Amino acid sequence: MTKTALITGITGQDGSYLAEFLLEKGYEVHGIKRRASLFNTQRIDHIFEDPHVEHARLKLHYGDLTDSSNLTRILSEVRPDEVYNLAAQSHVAVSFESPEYTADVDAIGTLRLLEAIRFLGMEKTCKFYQASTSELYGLVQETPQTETTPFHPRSPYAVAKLYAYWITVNYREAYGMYACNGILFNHESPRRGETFVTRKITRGMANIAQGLEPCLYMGNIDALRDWGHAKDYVRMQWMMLQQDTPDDFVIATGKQYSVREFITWSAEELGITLKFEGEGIDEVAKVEAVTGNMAPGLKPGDVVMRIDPGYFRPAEVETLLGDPAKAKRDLGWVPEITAREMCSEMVAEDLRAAQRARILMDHGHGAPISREDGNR
Ligand code: NDP
Ligand code: GDR
Repeated sequence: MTKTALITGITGQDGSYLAEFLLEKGYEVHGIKRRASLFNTQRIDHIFEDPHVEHARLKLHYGDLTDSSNLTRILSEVRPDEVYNLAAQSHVAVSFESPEYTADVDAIGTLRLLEAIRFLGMEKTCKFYQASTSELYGLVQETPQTETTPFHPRSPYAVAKLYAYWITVNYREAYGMYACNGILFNHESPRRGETFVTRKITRGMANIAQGLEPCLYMGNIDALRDWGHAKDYVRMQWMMLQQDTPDDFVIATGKQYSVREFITWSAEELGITLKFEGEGIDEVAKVEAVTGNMAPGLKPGDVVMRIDPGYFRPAEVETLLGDPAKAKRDLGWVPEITAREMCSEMVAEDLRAAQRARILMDHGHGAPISREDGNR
């Protein structure tokens, strides 16, 4: 029998990969999208099915995690077998600027969904996945982090996600719901939002190589992260809901790199060798050598990265490293794509976009790259 899934956050990075994955598995997939003044479905346009076509298996509903009546109505119409709660104000730095909204969506939004499932009497038939995060560990208490490492959240985002984590556990314990937390470490892809650090770097370096931007301005490049590929991680989200009993799992690669290393890799992918000079807020990255023809806009000595303290966070998470042993042992999950391979894929996609933008600019078509500075 065809299974039905409801994905909140289907227009985001993970939502788009998960929707693809579930459609391939034969699911009917429903997604909640927000009303926006411009189209916001770019990540799922390739799998969109015209609703006028009979038996379309991808269906979108307008909605918002801040609106209980809307969530209840969608759930009662769709009656899903599985709910994947991926929607969130997901930017840590932005959560310091919009803490109350972040709490409303990320914490209370999760409660609204769980409560709607219960209110509709679906708590025994509908499985629930919560997008929990390594940000819960924040000021880390032990390394590597496992399912039993104590939490110490360091941002309004992480505190909101802490509530969401525990309310998911609570609905499992109180009402016998099949509800799971995936404690996912950072995962990226060419579909990553442009203001998260990896994508900011791959897009920025590709633009600099093509002479579209002069320099990348970064925050704390000493930060250490355990970066995986979103494709590997959505597979695990589904696996978590296919077990006999619900449980919480850390999803990570078990390998850690610095933001500085990710900048170095991205440059290398473009044939650029970098040299980091100076310390603290005076640190810069200069071009040492350029090989190949991917960076015609650059020459040795050019400064391509500077530090802008405006990107420092009021409280930083300096280091994260996950131990995915439980996911491997209980579910047989292992990540297939390394951080370096992912970086290569991201740079290749961003270089293609930059080359297209360069051609348009050379033919007098304005400045086709968007450079907003809201990426705290
Ligand atoms: P994205 O930021 O790419 O996507 C977030 C999604 O949530 C988008 O579809 C967005 O809609 C939607 N959304 C935001 N606010 C609301 C709202 N009020 N109501 C309904 N929908 C809303 O995030 P990712 O795909 O990277 O992450 C998915 C989830 O996993 C998030 O909850 C995130 O916090 C969590 N997570 C992510 C990790 C990562 O490294 N990627 C690691 C650990 C956890 P729109 O497109 O309109 O903006
Ligand atoms: P993070 O991801 O905060 O870990 O949250 P992000 O890519 O934003 O930052 C990673 C690290 O890089 C440092 N950094 C910068 N970050 C950004 N965005 N821009 C910069 O210019 C910059 N310079 C340095 C940050 O300070 C940080 O240490 C992501 C989100 O997807 C969350 O939703 C998710 O829960 C966690 O990953 C796990």
